[in-house]
Amino acid sequence: MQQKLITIERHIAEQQQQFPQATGEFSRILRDLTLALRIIARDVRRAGLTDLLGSTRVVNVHGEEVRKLDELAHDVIFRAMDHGGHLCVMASEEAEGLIHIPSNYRRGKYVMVFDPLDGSSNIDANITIGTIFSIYRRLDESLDTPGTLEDILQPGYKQVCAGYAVYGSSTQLVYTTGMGVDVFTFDPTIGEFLLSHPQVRIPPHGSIYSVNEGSFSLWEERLQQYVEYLKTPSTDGRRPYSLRYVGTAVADVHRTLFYGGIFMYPGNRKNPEGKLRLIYEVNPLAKIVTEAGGRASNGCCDVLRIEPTDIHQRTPVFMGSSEDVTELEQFLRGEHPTQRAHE
Ligand code: AHM
Ligand code: MG
Repeated sequence: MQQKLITIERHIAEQQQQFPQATGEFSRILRDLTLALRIIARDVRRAGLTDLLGSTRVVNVHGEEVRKLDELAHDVIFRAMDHGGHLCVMASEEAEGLIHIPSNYRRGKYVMVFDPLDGSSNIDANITIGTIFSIYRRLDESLDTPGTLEDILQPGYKQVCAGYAVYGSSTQLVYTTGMGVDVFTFDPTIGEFLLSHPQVRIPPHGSIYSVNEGSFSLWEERLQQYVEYLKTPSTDGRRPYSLRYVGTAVADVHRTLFYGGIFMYPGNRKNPEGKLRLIYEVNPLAKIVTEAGGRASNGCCDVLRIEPTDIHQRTPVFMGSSEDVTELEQFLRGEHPTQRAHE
């Protein structure tokens, strides 16, 4: 039997009906955001034809060159979200400080953080890129003053919504509001996101690992042992694992969501905190993976429990199938049976 046809607007409205006290404010945020994502998807698809590839020659707060599409995606999201009256403050990978709501617009009780274009280094080669977002309630919902840094620096478990768009062979939008993870596929002929994969569950274990293994020599020994273990054939046929690494976190996590396994961006001797940013990259992806039945750890603890201290702080991250992440943690503690055998 074919699945029912459900647009994202309809899905959001139906979810809202489950909360009789809901004002509809949150649904309108998602509606505004999906407009921004449709525009970014369109521009990504045509970037090679419209002088949208390449660098702006500006260096951002992370010391990285801003690509034209990074800037465009940041602006589109701001312009879609600043005037809705639902947000009180935003933060983005492409802005150093808080992004305030212009004073001529009403402010609301929600906070949004985003990475407008994830996987920037892949843009010019037409490799999958994405947009990541996350929404929180402001700390004191009775206020109508501008949102503050404290409103942004909330731990990931407080996200009321998290998601991403992946601009791959098709554009998909994945999001959760704490009621499972739903995947929508964009149909460009009708301009709509349609529910294509309701209530996705990540397999409890996988057979793929995903990491920039070029940094192997800079990793701590226990992580090296884990990756060597994944590559060593086992008698039960579960190993060796396959290696897949796109270098766009959204794409690597998206594959992990469907196929299982583990995605890692660890710390190393040069960058002890790794590369990925906690607030607008790791936490939204971690929320999706966790809601789908997987796990997201910084090596010892649940990343969603980290209390942030800076908008752009980084964290090591290991996320994916729960059994794989648990086994990795065992290795990092030096407690895996194969490590003990070698002591
Ligand atoms: P970006 O937000 O500037 O694109 O950087 C983040 C990206 C992630 O998508 C990806 O996981 C990582 O950088 C890849 O880094 P590396 O090239 O070090 O493997
Ligand atoms: Mg990014």
